[in-house]
Amino acid sequence: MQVTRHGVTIETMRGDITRQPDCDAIVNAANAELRTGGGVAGAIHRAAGPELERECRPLAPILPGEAVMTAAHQLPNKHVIHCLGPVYGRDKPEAKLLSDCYRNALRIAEEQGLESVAFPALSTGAFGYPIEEAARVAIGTVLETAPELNSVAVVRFVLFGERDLQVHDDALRAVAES
Ligand code: AR6
Repeated sequence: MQVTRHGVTIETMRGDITRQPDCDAIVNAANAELRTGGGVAGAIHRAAGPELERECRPLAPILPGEAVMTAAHQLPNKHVIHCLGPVYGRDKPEAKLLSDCYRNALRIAEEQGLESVAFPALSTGAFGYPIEEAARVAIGTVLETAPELNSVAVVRFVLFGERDLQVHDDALRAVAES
């Protein structure tokens, strides 16, 4: 599904975040230490190769809501933007911290003059954020930020499962119809 607002196309698709060769940057659902891990972080570090963890080391630790950028190494993108999402029920207020992740990642992409950024559903795996709430925050934040974006023209949400895709489509549809 695609919706364009303020010149920014927001799109949702099912897929693997490490396989988005047409995006300038992909976003990592990182841990504070910016090390490899499970889920998205594991997949990104495996695909990027060990140089990514080496580049990350001096940038860590990061706090919930923060984002930092590295090269993409063996991934087919220019950059990886690493975000630490909130652990649901622990890092509060969750919605603000999750929103900060999306806003900070887009700010960095904009500063670098990137055109396209692909996000996974930050915090919705190991960090336990309910997917419906997270989708509303994620899509709401991208829409709020859209008027400030000049170089970023495509923001893609890459969802692993069919249900996660449907939830994001519903959130995007709700906004598109409002
Ligand atoms: N492509 C797209 N989405 C994916 C992929 C993939 N390859 N793999 C998983 N997902 P998570 P978090 C989905 O746990 O909740 C790590 O161990 C997944 O189904 O990766 O922010 C780190 O080291 C879920 O919907 O991120 C951190 O410690 C979403 O991506 C911690 O987990 C996010 O799941 C971060 O937890």
